[in-house]
Amino acid sequence: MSQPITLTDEQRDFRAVVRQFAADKIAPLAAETDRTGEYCWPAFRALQSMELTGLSYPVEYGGSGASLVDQAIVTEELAAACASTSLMFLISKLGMLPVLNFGSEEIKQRYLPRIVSGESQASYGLSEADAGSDVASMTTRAERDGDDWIINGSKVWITNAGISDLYTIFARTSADRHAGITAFIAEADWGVHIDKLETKLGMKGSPTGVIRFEDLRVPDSHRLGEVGEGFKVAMHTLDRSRPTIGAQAVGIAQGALDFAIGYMQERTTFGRPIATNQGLQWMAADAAMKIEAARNLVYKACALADEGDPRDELSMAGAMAKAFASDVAMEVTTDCVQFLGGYGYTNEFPVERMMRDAKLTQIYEGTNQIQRMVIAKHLLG
Ligand code: COS
Repeated sequence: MSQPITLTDEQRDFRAVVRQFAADKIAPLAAETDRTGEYCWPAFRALQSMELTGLSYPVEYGGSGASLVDQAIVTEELAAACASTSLMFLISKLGMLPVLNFGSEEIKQRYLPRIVSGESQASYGLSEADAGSDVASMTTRAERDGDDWIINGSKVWITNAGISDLYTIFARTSADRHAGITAFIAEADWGVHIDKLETKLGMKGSPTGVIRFEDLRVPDSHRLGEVGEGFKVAMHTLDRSRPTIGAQAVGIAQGALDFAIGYMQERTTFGRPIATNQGLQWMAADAAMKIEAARNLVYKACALADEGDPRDELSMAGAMAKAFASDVAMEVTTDCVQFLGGYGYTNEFPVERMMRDAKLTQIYEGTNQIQRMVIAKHLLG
């Protein structure tokens, strides 16, 4: 594996700016967003006004050309304030990675500037009701019709469904399990129907839905990669996105621990702050250790992606970062609820929201059991 990475002074300064922005503009909206379960447009507009929607896109499409490490820094700071907002920051990048890495120049010119400005948002249409972990079992199909493809089928667990106007869609173009899948990019108003929005445990400010295509006509120019290359496009994309889910998990955990530490220093029982209890001190120390270890795995995986993955390590490093960080987030946020006692269990304090939000990071972009399969495959073949 590559060397551990240290942030540059510029990255530390950037982190401080984003931390202040998140505290001022995002954190105040978090509780209400969680309570109403509505997409928080003021938070999205704030990201836009800070030019964060274009952060990690190449300068030739109007973006800032920032690295994946930079993207992780922003994700962590946003997630510490509001996990749903960090997801609205991440989701279009997931949807656009296949365009960036496999789209034609014409397609990049057409869509990336819209994403950078925040005029458009994108979703990732991979999972199906019977093909979640087992991607290659998908049944959504695309059939060639002259210069177009006609897509029929449905996708589930689609983050940002109904908000996004662009959808990356993976569809079966032949019966070959892996080599029979092809990727496309489609615009919502060509016929992407929203069938259902889920009611979820957490991450409530980010809509998750079922989308359906009935004879959705997509020009061949909107194919991403070669015919039959879609499974690899999907995996290549997830390899470059999972580290940022790790960053989100680190942010949620850090946000909860920071809040709990403040609380423990204020809250007195038996005539002294509860922070003076060694039992709680050791739990807090364990939490801080685990968060730091997770953060380092995340930075390392992001740095590998930025280097272009020269030694074919990213798949495993990304899986490690995502699984470890999200397990840490679940553990730490659960402990933070415990630190606050009964108050931690109420929505007057943010830690119960963070605990509910953390749960999703163990599930999406591949369950942590799938991440362990990916790691084991790299270890054992
Ligand atoms: N990058 C490029 N190619 C990859 C790859 C990767 N990360 N992982 C696998 N491949 C290739 C393999 O090399 C193999 O290629 P050949 O057929 O040329 O040999 C092909 O893809 C099939 O690989 P494999 O046999 O490992 O595929 P499986 O069907 O066993 O699936 C897992 C592997 C389980 C890892 C995959 O389906 C997966 O990641 N599932 C979870 C999906 C997920 O994260 N869903 C969340 C949706 S987005 S919110």
